[in-house]
Amino acid sequence: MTAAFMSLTNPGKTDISLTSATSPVAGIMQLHEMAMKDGKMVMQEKAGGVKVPAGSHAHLAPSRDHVMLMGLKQALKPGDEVPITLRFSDGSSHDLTVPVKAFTEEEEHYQPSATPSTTP
Ligand SMILES: [Cu+2]
Repeated sequence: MTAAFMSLTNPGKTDISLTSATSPVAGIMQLHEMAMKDGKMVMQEKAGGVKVPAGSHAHLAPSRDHVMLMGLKQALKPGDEVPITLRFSDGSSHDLTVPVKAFTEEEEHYQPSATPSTTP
């Protein structure tokens, strides 16, 4: 599985939403959220996109909202850089390049855990 994480800042005075993302390396990209289903965390498409409140930010992070890359057209390896275009509800778009990292914590995010996770 390949997911992209980032922080989005909205310096404006109106709420906007991240509504879609595209990348030349992925056939399909979806905005996902984590939801509890039958005691397990599962990913599902986030209806309405990822809201970025006015004057605040949204964090896309492991076990939270994220951008899912599917139908990869090439193998991604750590050190690669992936261009991504984000589109927002106000019609704006933003190009960024994200570095590829190996993600080894994946499994635990699909298990219920009694210990609060710490964020660095
Ligand atoms: Cu996902």
